[in-house]
Amino acid sequence: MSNLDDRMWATMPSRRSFLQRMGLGVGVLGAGLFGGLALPESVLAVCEPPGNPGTPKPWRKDCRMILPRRPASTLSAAEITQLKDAYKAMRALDSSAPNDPRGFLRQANVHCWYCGEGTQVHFSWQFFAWHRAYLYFHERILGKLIGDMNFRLPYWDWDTPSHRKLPGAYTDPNDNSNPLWNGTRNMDPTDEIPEEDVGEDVMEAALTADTFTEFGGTASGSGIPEGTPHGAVHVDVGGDMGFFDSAGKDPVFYAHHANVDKMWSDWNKASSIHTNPTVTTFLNLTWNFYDENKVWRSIKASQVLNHDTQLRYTYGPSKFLEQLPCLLDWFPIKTDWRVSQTLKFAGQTRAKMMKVVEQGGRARLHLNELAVPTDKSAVYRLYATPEAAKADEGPGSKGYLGTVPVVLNDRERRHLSKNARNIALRLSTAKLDALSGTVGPVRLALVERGVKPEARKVIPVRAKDVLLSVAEVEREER
Ligand SMILES: [Cu+2]
Repeated sequence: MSNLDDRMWATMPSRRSFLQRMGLGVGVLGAGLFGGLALPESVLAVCEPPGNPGTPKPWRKDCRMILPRRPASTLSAAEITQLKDAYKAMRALDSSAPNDPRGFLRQANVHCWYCGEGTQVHFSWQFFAWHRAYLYFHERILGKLIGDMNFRLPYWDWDTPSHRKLPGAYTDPNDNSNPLWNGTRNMDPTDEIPEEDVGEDVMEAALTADTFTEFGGTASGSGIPEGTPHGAVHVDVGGDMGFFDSAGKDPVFYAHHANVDKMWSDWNKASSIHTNPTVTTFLNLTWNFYDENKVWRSIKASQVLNHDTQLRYTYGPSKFLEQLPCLLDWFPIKTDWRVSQTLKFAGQTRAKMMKVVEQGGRARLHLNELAVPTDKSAVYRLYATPEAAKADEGPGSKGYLGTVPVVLNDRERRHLSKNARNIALRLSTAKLDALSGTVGPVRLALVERGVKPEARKVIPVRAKDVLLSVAEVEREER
């Protein structure tokens, strides 16, 4: 066991002081702590791949023009009409040709059968690449159905503060005369995704991740943004969106995931070190989809890594790319800290970390292999102490650190993955302050958001690693 101490700072290069990563482990969780419910196989049947499509034809290349996907709330009236016409045509196939794989319910079920017990594209490095491929074929089908292959999906840019309501096209009119409407949503047209789920702290914690492992996950664990913001928005919209097996039945799913896809694109653009995995086990990940001509196609992860040239769409500039300061690389200094037992976050270490943040640098709290209750789709809040969790006074209150969403597979309350959840939260000076003076075992705690005080259950955090990391800002020599 090794506590944090000030010696680590002495090991840092003086001019280019890199990130320090300070770890403290709290022991590995016993598996099955929050077990799912067993269900009969028949429940799975609705999610199985359709029929017997045979051997897929490899996807080769796309010859469409390279065109931008645009924010859903900035579409013109004509573009909204086109979007609605496309989904109307897709929904029409559900009744006119129920076996047409381009129909809306068949499309929705693609997500369902890729998130079951056999194949699971969530909680791993498949997450970003698979969803990009899924949206790609979905977009082409919508284009084909309206006879316009220049059609591009819109994205719901919930990271823009003024765009946190469901995009207008999806709620106006807010009834089944609108092909973009879904009657199961918990969100009303006037509700907004909370800042704590999609705000600047959340976006920065993800977009400044310095490795794909942190950003996009590994073969057996999730990256940072798959939880918050991605999962949080699923829970916030609620209804079908709140479960993997039904999420694709809400048209806003595709706009939500286009923004998640944009995050991957922005992350790649943000730094020359933000590179995708190059190992063949990742590059050769292969999935099958029906294309716009009902041809069963296979596509590999290596074929979706460059959306501009390979998949023929772009995203506009990101305010985060412009606003993010030139952060130095984050990298571990002494990895054995990861398995130490306690956190000592005080004294000079704390003072120096505070200084980094005050000068524009960044600090993050990482929870690797975090265990969460899996008995409901919900958003939990993370607090520095059980007392703060019990009080649950929300963002800005003492001890508040951020949100942790849980999206279950289905309404039968199943969670069909044993993979790890890895999260990271940006720490402001106030949040660092809340952790200050911590000496001894981690006391972080979760509490479900929106539960009345008398019903609140405080859940002690269990994770394989609890780490702090810091990145200073690059300064030019003057
Ligand atoms: Cu999703």
